[in-house]
Amino acid sequence: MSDSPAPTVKTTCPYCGVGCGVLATLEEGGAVTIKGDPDHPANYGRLCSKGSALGETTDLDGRLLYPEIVGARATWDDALDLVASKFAEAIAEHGPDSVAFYVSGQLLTEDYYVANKLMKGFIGSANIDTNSRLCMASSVAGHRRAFGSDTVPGNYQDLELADLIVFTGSNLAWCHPVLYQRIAAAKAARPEMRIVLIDPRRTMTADIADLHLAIAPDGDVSLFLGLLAHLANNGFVDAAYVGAFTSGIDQAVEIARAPSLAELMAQTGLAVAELEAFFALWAASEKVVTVYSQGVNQSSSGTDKVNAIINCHLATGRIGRPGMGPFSVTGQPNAMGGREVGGLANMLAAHMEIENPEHRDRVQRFWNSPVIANRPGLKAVDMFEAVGQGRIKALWIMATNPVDSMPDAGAVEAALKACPFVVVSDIMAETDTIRHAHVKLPSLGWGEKDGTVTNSERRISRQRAFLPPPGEARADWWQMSEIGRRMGHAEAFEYEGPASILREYAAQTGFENNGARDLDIGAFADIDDAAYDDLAPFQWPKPVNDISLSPGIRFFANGGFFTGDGLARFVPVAPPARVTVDERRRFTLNTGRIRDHWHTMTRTAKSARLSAHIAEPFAEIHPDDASALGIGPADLVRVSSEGCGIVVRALLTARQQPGSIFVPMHWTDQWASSARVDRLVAPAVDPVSGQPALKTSRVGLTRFEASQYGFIVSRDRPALDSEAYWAMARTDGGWRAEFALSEPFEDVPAFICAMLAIDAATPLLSFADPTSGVVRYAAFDGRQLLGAIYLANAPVSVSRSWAADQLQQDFASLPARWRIVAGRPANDMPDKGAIVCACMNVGVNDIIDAVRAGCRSVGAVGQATSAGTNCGSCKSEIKVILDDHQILAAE
Ligand SMILES: Nc1nc2c(c(=O)[nH]1)N[C@H]1C(S)=C(S)[C@@H](COP(=O)(O)OP(=O)(O)OC[C@H]3O[C@@H](n4cnc5c(=O)[nH]c(N)nc54)[C@H](O)[C@@H]3O)O[C@H]1N2
Ligand SMILES: Nc1nc2c(c(=O)[nH]1)N[C@H]1C(S)=C(S)[C@@H](COP(=O)(O)OP(=O)(O)OC[C@H]3O[C@@H](n4cnc5c(=O)[nH]c(N)nc54)[C@H](O)[C@@H]3O)O[C@H]1N2
Ligand code: SF4
Ligand SMILES: [Mo]
Repeated sequence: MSDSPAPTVKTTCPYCGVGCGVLATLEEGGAVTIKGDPDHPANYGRLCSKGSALGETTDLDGRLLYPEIVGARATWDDALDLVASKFAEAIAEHGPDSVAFYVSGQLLTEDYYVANKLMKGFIGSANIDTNSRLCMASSVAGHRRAFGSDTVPGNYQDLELADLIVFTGSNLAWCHPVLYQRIAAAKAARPEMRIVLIDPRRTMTADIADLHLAIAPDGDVSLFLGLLAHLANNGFVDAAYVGAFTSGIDQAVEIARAPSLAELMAQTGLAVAELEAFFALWAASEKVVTVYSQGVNQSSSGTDKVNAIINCHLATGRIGRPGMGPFSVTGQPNAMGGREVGGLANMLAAHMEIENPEHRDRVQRFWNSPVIANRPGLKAVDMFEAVGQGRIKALWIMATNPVDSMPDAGAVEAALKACPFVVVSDIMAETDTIRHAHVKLPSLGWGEKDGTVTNSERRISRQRAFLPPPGEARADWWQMSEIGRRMGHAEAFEYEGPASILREYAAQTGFENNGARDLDIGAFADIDDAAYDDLAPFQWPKPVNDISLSPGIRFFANGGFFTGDGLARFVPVAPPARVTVDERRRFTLNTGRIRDHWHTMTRTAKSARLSAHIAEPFAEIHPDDASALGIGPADLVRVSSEGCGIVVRALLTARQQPGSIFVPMHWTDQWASSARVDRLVAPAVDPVSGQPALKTSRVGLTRFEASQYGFIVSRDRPALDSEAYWAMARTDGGWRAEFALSEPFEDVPAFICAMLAIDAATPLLSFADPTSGVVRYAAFDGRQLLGAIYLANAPVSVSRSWAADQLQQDFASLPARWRIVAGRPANDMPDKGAIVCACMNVGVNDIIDAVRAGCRSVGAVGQATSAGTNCGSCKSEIKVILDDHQILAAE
């Protein structure tokens, strides 16, 4: 063993668009150590729970390591030849629009660049779309309508400099935790800073908010129209800015003035006092940033919401100056990079426009390509519809899992089953999407791949490899280039590595630009391989001859819009039409994210720590709705639409508004019996951006009748698949699962042996109480617990975290074993309760104890229990527990 420490590699987190710098070290023995990079300007050393747990997700468990053709291992040559020939055949027979790529904001810029170049410049179709259609398309469309370009004007620093931050449709505390912590720290240092949260739900982001507006679903356009009218009526319009740099204010204001106060109240669901407080605060705060995300974008009025917000910033000239501006925070690590290289079906490359003949000519000359797509391709929802109709003969899906994440997911799955040729590039061998692939291509994952990503503030950072490539996995850019070469374009796809791709892309952004386009990183067109390896994070633009690293580049303080005449456009938006409520589907289905899981869980579910926060799919239901429907706490519920339903746990909470339920998007068929919420989501889209409305489908809700409920902890994955309901999660030393049965099992021991995959002769410790229906069994292997099962006629009440912990304990004595079936900890082993702090493994009961013992602040709870002292992502939850229990403690 060598004495020198393992080298530490500077890289970037692969999850959200905050784009935190990470220091990763591959230790001897294979463990990966992760720390925040103190020098990275996005996070200055901080990481959230997901970033901190990255080291638990890089193992090779479940990875796809070799190419496969129809389920059989194949060589790369055979797989690539087949893909190239199938695509070429389809193009020859049915034309270039008969093939499509569906890619992802989790690709690196270099991967994305090559995919877009191949489709638009060499295949000659624009049928390349991306999961960013589900994520950022309305922001892109709104930016382009107002600014003439897809430009995010501000910086993260603005969030610290603002006097007022308005979050609308953003749960920053859980979805961009490090940015949220930066804001929380700024507010702690400057308590006069004000924060408003606009969200139908009272999310954890409300923790730092001075005002929470529980807006009616899709009430945002009306709210910002009301604000614009208020600004215009009360002398807050910056006439100098508006006169010099914008056009169209009169019409926008006229439309904004149309709704009466009563109409505004009806459309927003807010009281007069709430509206007035919000308008007055916004008007009075020169330094205001409006942060928005999926509650804005994923809506049938998404683009209008974006423009309604931008209109208010333009009217007041509060844009592009320190501490002010509209701020669309991006979801995925490279949502921005994908937009830059033209990953959307309606964009070209390097922020050039497909409808613009000059732009098309310029891109084609730059690529020296035989063709160039001359009209927009199919957007995600239309693309899968075309697949379903048989119009797409060959489809390549890369780094996204549409069978789980697209609306009308059942139809997407059926479309893939029917598609003549499906290629999927993924890192995992089993996903709900890859199971339908004819060709599976193993990709390099985070820590193995090399390239660049752009975060929400236009900052480009390197992701660097620190792990060896596993099996025969290869980079996504390499796979795409190989197909380009095999389709006869060897010269255009002759890349030595990601550095050579970045050089070409950088040159393209600067090509015949001279300030005409916002996106320009021409300064890096000649970067050599060594400088690329060392590239420090930088913000665009960086035109040729400008490589100064000036802090805080902003756009539009002095106009300079990319609209042709240089003026920003006010977009005259009107409130969306009201939906009529069908009584059978009387609930609004709101969907989104939880703190510790990432999308379809292919990576975060590997981590026991991240799985402990919320271990089961759920529906947040207002207690009044629940009691009207006879739904009790922890019951199971069926959420349904058009004959299709999912089964999840009921989570009754007044943080939810009546008439609406919230279901997370994360659980797939890999982790639960029936929780793919996108099967229920209607494929309605925003008419301008084509982004699906993922937050307002209509659903019915009923209690799910189960005759028996169960909970299991086991060393091996329990064999649960035919049960009426099940949901599985990793835990240290094994697995934990919830389940429910429609018919109680007659032969319980046989059922348990089958579930734990143990010999029927294995002795079982058991306990049964016929009156309550409680039955418990445990099996041991020497001094280790093999598995324990808890069954009851009602939702099982045993401490999950305590039971899961038992897989790690040593059971030398019989009394200790009996406690497993007694279902409770020994007196000297307190029950932590549900895990709140994933990093330090602190449960809700530990925190309540600390509050009862006198802790009066999040900091004091941290000192007593160490909760919240590592990444801090759980601080808002600690605050809620503090607030709830402080009164009790005082009694
Ligand atoms: N932990 C975690 N973090 C993530 C991700 C993850 O999977 N897990 N994914 C990343 C990605 S790709 C994205 S796009 C971002 C998304 O980040 P966010 O947009 O913050 O997350 P969501 O939970 O999708 O939705 C935000 C909020 O919109 C609210 N909302 C619903 N309807 C409306 C409405 O009509 N008006 C308003 N004002 N609000 C509404 C919802 O109640 C929800 O709280 O998160 C990124 N970060
Ligand atoms: N109902 C509802 N649906 C939603 C949303 C919502 O709020 N509500 N949000 C939408 C949004 S904003 C988004 S961004 C999408 C996200 O949805 P998806 O993109 O479908 O979700 P992920 O789980 O991130 O899928 C990434 C896939 O790529 C694989 N992968 C990881 N790294 C690599 C790599 O380096 N190369 C390759 N080739 N593969 C890799 C992973 O294993 C995984 O299968 O979901 C959308 N769907
Ligand atoms: S906030 Fe968390 S998930 Fe997002 S980039 Fe930073 S560490 Fe990663
Ligand atoms: Mo996203």
